[in-house]
Amino acid sequence: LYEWQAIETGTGNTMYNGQVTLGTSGSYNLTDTARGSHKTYNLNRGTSGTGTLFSGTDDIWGNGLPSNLETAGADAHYGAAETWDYYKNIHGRSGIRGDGVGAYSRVHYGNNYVNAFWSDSCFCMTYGDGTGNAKPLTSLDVAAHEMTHGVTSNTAGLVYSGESGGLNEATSDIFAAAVEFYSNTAEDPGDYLIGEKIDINGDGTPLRYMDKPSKDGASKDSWYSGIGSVDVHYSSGPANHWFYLISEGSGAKTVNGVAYNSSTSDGLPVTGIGRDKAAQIWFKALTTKFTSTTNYAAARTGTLAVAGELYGTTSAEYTAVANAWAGINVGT
Ligand code: ASN
Ligand code: ZN
Ligand code: CA
Repeated sequence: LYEWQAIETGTGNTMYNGQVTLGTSGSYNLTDTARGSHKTYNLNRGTSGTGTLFSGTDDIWGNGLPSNLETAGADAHYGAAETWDYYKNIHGRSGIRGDGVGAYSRVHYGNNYVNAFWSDSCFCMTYGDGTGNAKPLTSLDVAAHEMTHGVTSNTAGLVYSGESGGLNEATSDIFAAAVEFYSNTAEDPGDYLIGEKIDINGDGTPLRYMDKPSKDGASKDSWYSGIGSVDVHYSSGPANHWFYLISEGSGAKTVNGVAYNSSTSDGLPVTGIGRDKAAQIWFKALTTKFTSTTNYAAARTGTLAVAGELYGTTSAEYTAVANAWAGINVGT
């Protein structure tokens, strides 16, 4: 009548998250049947096609070192699984399109390639091996960032330029942080930093800081007229800052051992409502209010509407949404 398929799991020895459980299939390959049959492929330094599906004679993947080609595969496969679980368990969304269908990951893209990207055309995410092919861009926050580009593309569809492009980038950073806090492994506890594990700057500093985006030397802390002309990875700054402020509040604070200090453009304090409520508000705005042309002003209106629907317009949550936007110079 039907073929019964067991939910199979193997062991991943990752570079960034220690030893983890991976969804696997057959005997043996990286196909996660519990998560839309998401697959992970080895491009083996190529730059096109799918390369080969990670396969092996045992169900143990990688050894924690980048020289073992399975290691980056294990990290990417884990990142996709955690991001899938986050969207499913926290927001009730089954997969990137909400239809239960998995995407796929490709690792070992190119030679010394220091980037990762989502592509709508392949419905897949791709990871380079980083400088010296020694720092694969497969950390959990990067995986969640790239997978979230797929979610944004299939929901609000925020155009990837101008202010909507900055909001698109910020959406990927916001859920990158949320997924990291959700997963919260000892090796990679949740933080409001993006890319702290991949050493893209070569000096141990992260790629982006959500409490004070300008710490990276290029991102903007607050909205200003004309922010739409800067690179989307820098015009994301104010929205990342908004997310930090509404989650944790203004001022100095240490979370999971990381010290933050966030100030507002209007000098007024913001009282945080916690990252779970903040992420819920952003997700609902992304999926029910934002459109392809949403700009900062419209993101404020959309999130206020959502906060009103969820908590009421006289709630502390509604006030926090308004104060956090005021704190990045939107709607004042
Ligand atoms: N890693 C970059 C990103 O996801 C790639 C790009 O610029 N699209 O934003
Ligand atoms: Zn991005
Ligand atoms: Ca991080």
